[in-house]
Amino acid sequence: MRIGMVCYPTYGGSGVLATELGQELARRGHSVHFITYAQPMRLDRFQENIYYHEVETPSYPLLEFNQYTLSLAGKILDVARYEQLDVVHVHYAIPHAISAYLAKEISKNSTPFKLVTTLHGTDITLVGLEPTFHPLVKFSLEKSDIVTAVSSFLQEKTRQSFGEDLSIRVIPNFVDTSIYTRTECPDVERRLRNEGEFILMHVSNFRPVKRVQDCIRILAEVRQSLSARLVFVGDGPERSDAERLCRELNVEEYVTFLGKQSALPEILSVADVFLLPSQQESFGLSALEAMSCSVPVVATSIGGIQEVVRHDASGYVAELGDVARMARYCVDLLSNPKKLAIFRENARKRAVEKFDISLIVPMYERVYEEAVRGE
Ligand code: GMT
Repeated sequence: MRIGMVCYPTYGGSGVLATELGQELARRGHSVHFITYAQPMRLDRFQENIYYHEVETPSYPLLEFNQYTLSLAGKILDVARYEQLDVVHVHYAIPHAISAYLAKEISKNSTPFKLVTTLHGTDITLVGLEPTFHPLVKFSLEKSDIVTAVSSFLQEKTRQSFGEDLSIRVIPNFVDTSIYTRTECPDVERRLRNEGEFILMHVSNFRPVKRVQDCIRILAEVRQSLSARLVFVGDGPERSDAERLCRELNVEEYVTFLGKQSALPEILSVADVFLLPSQQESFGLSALEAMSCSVPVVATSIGGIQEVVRHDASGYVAELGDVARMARYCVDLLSNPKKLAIFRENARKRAVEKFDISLIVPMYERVYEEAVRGE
């Protein structure tokens, strides 16, 4: 099949998922055309059947604001026409689903294609609720041939906010458990761990919903009981505030900010506990990647996290903002080697048995086939 893949190319779960999906579809023989404004972060090596089409936004003095929605529609139209796309699969509704709908309408009599929209999170729970965007998102969901959501939580939220009768399938996020697997990484160990320290880790784009400050507060509490270090991977708007809080709480020498990194499996392989104290999380792909590397997760009980992390088995969940409880869970795990070993094993097992790439990508293939058959 010829598939157009529209996503955000930056450091974020929806772009990561779309890129991994496109790469796996290409390995399975489909032609995959990424359409976005920059090269997707994880699309970093040559692969057969993968093409990248950059969306350019023309500038003109009158066009004070960037016209990305229109430029994207134009590019989708162009790629659909010249590459004879069967399906355009958009990740994150805003503005991708609107742009794709526009392109679909324009090309329907000459080069028709089917539109599949995958909802990821704040496109429904936050940004999509903005009064100006709400009717546009609702319309684009009604006009997509098939809509999928990454968790049952998000499916339910979408119906509550955009229409109880919307047809939405749940296709959970996935991880390649053969790549995300715990390996011995002596160099990373040497660089990150001091003698006798446990490592708490957090990976995100440092947006306010991630509550990275809670990770620092958890570390400060954990350090009352045992020697631990917090390793941050990623970057974003909350980083400076986070660095300030480390100094305020006198833990700056126990916190490492690595910034954006691509060697995630190696880095995750040295973690003892993964922290995800988010305020919103429709799924929590970073938690799944950690679990696949045998790292138990301590997280908040919000959104779709509990569809990924099993409380008291592959990690623990606590109320939003309950830093003391999350710290207690970390101490409990880290001071009990037998329990930690069991949780590690459970985390890996859950990732392999429920969320491996080989189980989930065929679900998307079936969705494309169904869309093309027009069922
Ligand atoms: O919805 C967002 O905030 C953006 C999106 C992203 O691009 O990072 O994140 C969402 O999609 C991920 C992949 O499906 C999920 O793992 C995240 O839980 C989800 N983020 C939120 O719901 C806040």
